[in-house]
Amino acid sequence: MISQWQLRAAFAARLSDMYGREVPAYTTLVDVSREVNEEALRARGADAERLGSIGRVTAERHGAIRVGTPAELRQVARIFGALGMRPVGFYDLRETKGSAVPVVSTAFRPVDHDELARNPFRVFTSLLTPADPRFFDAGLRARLDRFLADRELFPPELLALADRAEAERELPDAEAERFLQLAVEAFALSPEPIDKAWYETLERVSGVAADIGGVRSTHLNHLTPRVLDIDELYRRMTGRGIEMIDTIQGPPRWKGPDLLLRQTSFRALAEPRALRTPDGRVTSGALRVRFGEVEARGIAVTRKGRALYDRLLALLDEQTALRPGADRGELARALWTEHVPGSEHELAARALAYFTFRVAPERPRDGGRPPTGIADLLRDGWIRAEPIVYEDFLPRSAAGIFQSNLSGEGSRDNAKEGAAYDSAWLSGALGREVLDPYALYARRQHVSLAQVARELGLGDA
Ligand code: OOG
Ligand code: NI
Repeated sequence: MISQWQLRAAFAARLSDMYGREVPAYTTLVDVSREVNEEALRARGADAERLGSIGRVTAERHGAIRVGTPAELRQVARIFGALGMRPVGFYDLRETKGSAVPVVSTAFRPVDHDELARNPFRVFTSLLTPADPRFFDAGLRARLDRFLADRELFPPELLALADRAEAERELPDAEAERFLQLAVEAFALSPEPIDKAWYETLERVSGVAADIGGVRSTHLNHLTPRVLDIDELYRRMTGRGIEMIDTIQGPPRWKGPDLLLRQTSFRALAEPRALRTPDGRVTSGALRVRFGEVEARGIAVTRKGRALYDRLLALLDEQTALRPGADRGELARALWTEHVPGSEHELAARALAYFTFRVAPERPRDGGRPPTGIADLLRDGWIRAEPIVYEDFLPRSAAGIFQSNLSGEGSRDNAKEGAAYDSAWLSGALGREVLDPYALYARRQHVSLAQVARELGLGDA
């Protein structure tokens, strides 16, 4: 029998093999990531593993896919459900600053700590929003709906095996093998010729709309390894002649703790594709749809921590607009140094980030009563805090990542009112609850605090 987590780990590994065969620069990215991780481990020892064991980090990947309809999204949810992955978080990429992409998204991932530790594979999954009139007029929407209704992304055999794996939480060896084969195939690039005129019609609205609704299949559009020192990785990739986008997105490099998520990518490379022209001929063209990305993960922040991050980002935008010549990284570093606590201890005490707490073995044992608040318990050495790693995504960075395979700007009619989509709508479309990432982190922190309170004989800490 193959358990869910083994299926998940095998799926991530096979997807990685497939992507490496098809997108060679990805292999370079994985090689350089491994190199950088091994060096970080040698240089920093146990400290390098505070946010995940080296085993976890080396195998860690996230992918991204895009689908066209709620029905397709529900099928995706069944496939990932088989792998023990649930929808977490709602991202509206239509509204993000600096880009206009007609999708809303969630991420499928394991949610329990033990499952994350075994294999944290996650897939950022986007759903096209044809009902948003800023992007699609009624005629185009109707054509799109017809085109999407007529395609089949996942064979029934794959979905049946997925349902069985989800219900039984494992599959016999032969079925597991078949499931993995079909699942990897479903996310490979299809050789089927693309209707050139239709693809270009959608491309005028958005390259993402064309990538989703202009073809009769879906495909993985990037796969992302995790690295312990993303600045070093960026230098080495550039040194190997791979042209990266010009920044690392997310928080700046600074002297305080790593928070949230930092990501960078290389632009999609042109890949040969068969195109069908209006007169029925099949010609060979080239499309840029698959790219590579790498990320470094930091500590998960609370809503209060996230509000601070968003405020600093807004301030940074203002400052860079006022001083076009200035180095954005330097400005960001200065802002962070001024506003963000520089130690884990202080982040925990001010409830800006999530930690698990445990009673310190070397706590005072002079018979005195422990204080009651987290800040005092930490200060007086009664408890220790271990950071909880951020397992999710950042909409602003995601919007930047989408740009990695877009050539044109696309178009959006801002005079019109956008269609409303939110987390509840997405839950309805999925037929499964989209989980709140903050609630997941908070629960883990809370469970550890309850344990501390019991051990120290406190009421509720
Ligand atoms: C997804 C982009 C989002 C990330 O790491 O933020 C993403 C896409 O391009 O479909 O993967
Ligand atoms: Ni990504």
